[in-house]
Amino acid sequence: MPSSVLPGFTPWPPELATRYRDEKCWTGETFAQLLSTRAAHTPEAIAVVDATHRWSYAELDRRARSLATGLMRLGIGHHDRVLVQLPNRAEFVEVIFALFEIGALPVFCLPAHRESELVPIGNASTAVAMITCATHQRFDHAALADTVRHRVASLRHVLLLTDDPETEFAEGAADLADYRDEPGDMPELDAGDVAFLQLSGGSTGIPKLIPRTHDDYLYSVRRSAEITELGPDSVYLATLPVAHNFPMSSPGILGALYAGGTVAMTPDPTPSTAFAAIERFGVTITGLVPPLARLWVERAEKGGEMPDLSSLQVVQVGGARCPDELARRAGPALGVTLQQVFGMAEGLVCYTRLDDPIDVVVATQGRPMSELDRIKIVDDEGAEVAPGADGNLKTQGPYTIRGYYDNPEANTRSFDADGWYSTGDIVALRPDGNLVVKGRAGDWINRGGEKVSAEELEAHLLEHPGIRDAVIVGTPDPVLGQRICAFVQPVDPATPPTLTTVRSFVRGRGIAAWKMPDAVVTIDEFPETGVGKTSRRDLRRLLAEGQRAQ
Ligand code: OOB
Repeated sequence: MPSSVLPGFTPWPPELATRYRDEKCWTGETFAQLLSTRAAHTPEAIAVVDATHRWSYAELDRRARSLATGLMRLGIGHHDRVLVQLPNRAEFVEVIFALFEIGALPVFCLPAHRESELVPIGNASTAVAMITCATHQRFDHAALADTVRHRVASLRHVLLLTDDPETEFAEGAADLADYRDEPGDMPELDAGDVAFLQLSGGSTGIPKLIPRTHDDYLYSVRRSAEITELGPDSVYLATLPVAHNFPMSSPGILGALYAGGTVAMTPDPTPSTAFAAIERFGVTITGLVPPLARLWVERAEKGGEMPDLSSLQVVQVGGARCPDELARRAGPALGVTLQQVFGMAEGLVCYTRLDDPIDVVVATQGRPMSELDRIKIVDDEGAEVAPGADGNLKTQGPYTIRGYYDNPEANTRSFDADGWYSTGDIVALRPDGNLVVKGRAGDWINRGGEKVSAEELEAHLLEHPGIRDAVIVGTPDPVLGQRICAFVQPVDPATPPTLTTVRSFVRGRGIAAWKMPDAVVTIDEFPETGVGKTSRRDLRRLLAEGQRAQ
């Protein structure tokens, strides 16, 4: 069994690891074992469906081992990092389980990521391969992958998923289908080992990669499946980008597989497509970000000719603060139980419970899923706040990481000597144990669940030839929660950059579409922050306050 610890991974202290094992949080099961056990018990049950596939557990298990064998032939092995950029389709599950089988680590990229994100992620993870689709939503991912391969020195292979027999493969790229070999023997793995790398929401500079082990992640998946009452008849619809922690594990696709249920995939979360998928696949549960939940609720409230949603029992909303008013309407409109989910890829996930009183479901973001989760709420000096007061949320526990992958600088900022992770969230704890999320301490914007680093976007704008200085702030938005406002000081006030030119400039730099500014405001001089040395943080606060006042 390869037992070497992944360099750059911060383990839990031994006494806590022992405790988490003794308390049966960590069970020693790997993802590959989870799938093979299900395939042995219920081979015929349907594991994954999408518009064109319908795979049983036996089929999925065979496919994962088949692809794993082909990837090993290519030289991909234990601990090798592999960028996975795939949309919501059945092959996503096949690919990640193939990597799990060989102990190679998927690095979960999103379909919206572009060169500016993928190159730093590839370099920070020293990825050896990238698996993506040739095209998706008319975007040429094959060309993007080729660019990434040329700019990430460690990247040797690009494997493309394609439905088009005419696809041409650039040098270094190949058809994923050519690596579906006759399944061979799989290596034995250690469940305490890192299984994959997730990406942190709002990162800048060196991306923050989140190492999750089989043991810790499967525990969070199991608890999530219990809390959401999943069983063999459950059908989870992945409609948010499935590489994200929420649709992956809260309970997400892995929760559905853990429970022996079915994963249904759709790449389009809008009501027209997703409602049809619910009817077609008999979906029982799904997770949404608040702006999507609003679209669904409004469509359902409008009534008229609509697919049958009666199979749907639970709709989860998370990723960003759900307005109370929306939370109140959602259950009745969709005929479901609403569940709020407040979580982070670093670990801690809180849920309202399915039998909670409506007041809790509407007004809180729930409580931690594990008895062994520890939380504390502190002021800016680190002292615990009075009960019920707002403060910074810190956490540690059996599925919260102790450090980012190979990033000592970020670790110094986010983890203290006792292993507490600073979430960056401002919360209040109610006497009933539920948390209410009040906002963020850090400089990133939560645009309807998508996280945008102000600093990262400012760095792009500063490259614009017509911009002398730029400050990005989040401004309140009734639908998205926050939108992105760029304050810019033009080089030439007579010809200030416009929203259109700024957006097309930023797009040209190859960044994810969700990071595009929603508004550009030109100002001649940035206001004084009154703290001597200009602090961008203070400047952001001043501009945000000014914007709110308007
Ligand atoms: C989820 O994970 P990330 O890593 O993309 O983002 C985490 C951050 C949290 O620190 C918080 O600022 C925000 O997203 N957030 C929420 C929230 N859920 C997440 N803010 C307010 N209300 C909520 N319900 O977004 C994520 C991971 C697992 C499950 C659900 C969401």
